[in-house]
Amino acid sequence: LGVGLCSDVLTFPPGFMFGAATSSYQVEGGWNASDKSMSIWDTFVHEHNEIIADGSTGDIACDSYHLWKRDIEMLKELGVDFYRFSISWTRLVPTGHINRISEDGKRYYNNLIDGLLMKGIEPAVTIYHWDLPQHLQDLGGWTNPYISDWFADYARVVFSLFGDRVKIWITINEPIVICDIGYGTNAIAPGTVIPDKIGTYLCNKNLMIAHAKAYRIYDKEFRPKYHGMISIVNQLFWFAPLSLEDTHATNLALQNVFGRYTHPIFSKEGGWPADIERIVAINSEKQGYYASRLPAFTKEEIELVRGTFDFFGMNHYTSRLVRERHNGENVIPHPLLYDKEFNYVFEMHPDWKTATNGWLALYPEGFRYLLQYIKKQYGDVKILITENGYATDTRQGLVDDDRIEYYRTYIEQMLLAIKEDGVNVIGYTAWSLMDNFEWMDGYKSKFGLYEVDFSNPHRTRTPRKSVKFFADLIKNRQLNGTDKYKSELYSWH
Ligand code: GBH
Repeated sequence: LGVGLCSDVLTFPPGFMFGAATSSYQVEGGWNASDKSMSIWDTFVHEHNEIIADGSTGDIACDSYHLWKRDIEMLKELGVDFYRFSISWTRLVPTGHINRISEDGKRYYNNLIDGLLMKGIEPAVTIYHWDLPQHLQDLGGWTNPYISDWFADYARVVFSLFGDRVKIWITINEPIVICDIGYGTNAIAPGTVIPDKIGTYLCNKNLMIAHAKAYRIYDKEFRPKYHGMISIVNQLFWFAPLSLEDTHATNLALQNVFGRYTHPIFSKEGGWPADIERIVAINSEKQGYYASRLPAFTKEEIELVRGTFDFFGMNHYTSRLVRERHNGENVIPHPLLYDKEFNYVFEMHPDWKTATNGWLALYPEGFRYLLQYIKKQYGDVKILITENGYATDTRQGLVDDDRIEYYRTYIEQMLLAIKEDGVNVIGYTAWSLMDNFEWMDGYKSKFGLYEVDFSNPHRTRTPRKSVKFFADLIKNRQLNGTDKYKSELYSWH
């Protein structure tokens, strides 16, 4: 694929936007500053420290709570068009309910937003990136149907405070991680394992409604005066069948991992993906449940959720091969390894190199297939890539050739999807602006364009070689000089 590209193929379309991303819990620190309350991540790292690879917490993280001015300088150095960050619910709305807004939280996000705009950088704001108020988790969190109102109220506060200056909105980051991992495994907060996916499916439905209510509020009350765009961000690994016999398993995997969170919003008919709805209903009946564990949508709810997007937000990192589980084969169920409900197993191709964090296998072509798939499923929707990036570990310092090679090859595939396949990608976001608290990997996985020294009380940030790569890419608006950035570590062709 890399052979014979003419130079125009490598030029970005006019108006294409570049950004870099972080999220509140991963960078802010200031976990108990002022009147901020506990989020489920504050609780999780303090009570289940053993789950975090290096026993660390996000108590201080990158200390962006104090160092946001430096963050803006870095974004300026990169030359990005926008900065994607998230708002900490517990910093802005400490009780979780909107009876009280924090002055400190308001001040912090106003400073950040105004600081960005002063440098000509657009804020792209995620309203929820996994740090639920502990108060709300104590009431069942995403499994309590009232969450959709709590979230919608919080979203309205955010729109009214910042909507005059923020034009790109993301309601919720990666529902699959929130519901399937958060309420199905103990790997991430809240780490409540509820058998038979009862919690996962309740969360799935409530989250769809929560997103939809926030979207409708923006659409009705704020869009007329502020003219922004708003959507949800989903995460998808590309799935390819291991063999020809595995196309059915692959299709189920796509519907389960992706469709359960996209079909209700982006499809013409709305509601759950049909195969998923049918299979869970059959399984539930066999297990003696009186109704499907996947809660049904009413007609009104289908209409409420359907069409609540202005673009398709997508995070993409890696790919998997899918196969059916062999008869009698013993595999441990895990949302990203084996699904008992649908009887498929994920594998990695033996030729794929992986990053040191283990799960991030390199298969850039998967990015292009995925973009083609979205177009096939949901038509000519605008796609905003809200995360893509690569992890190194502590041994790799500032000369991050393998990260550059990841970015170069993945961006090349994205450009092919745009130019050759006519996929409507409007922007691309690098994850991450800087090293940060990488959830259960603690500070061991380093996704940053900027290195952060976590042993230094000043959390010094230093540009890696990839900063130069990105700054050039953004300035030139084309993927050129590839030889200069060619790494000896990997070759695809
Ligand atoms: C994104 O999640 C997040 O939005 C972001 O906060 C995070 O820092 C970034 O990616 C990098 O990880 O069970 O072996 O598959 C990406 C999706 C889902 C990838 C959970 C890692 C756990 C490892 N993630 N998965 S595994």
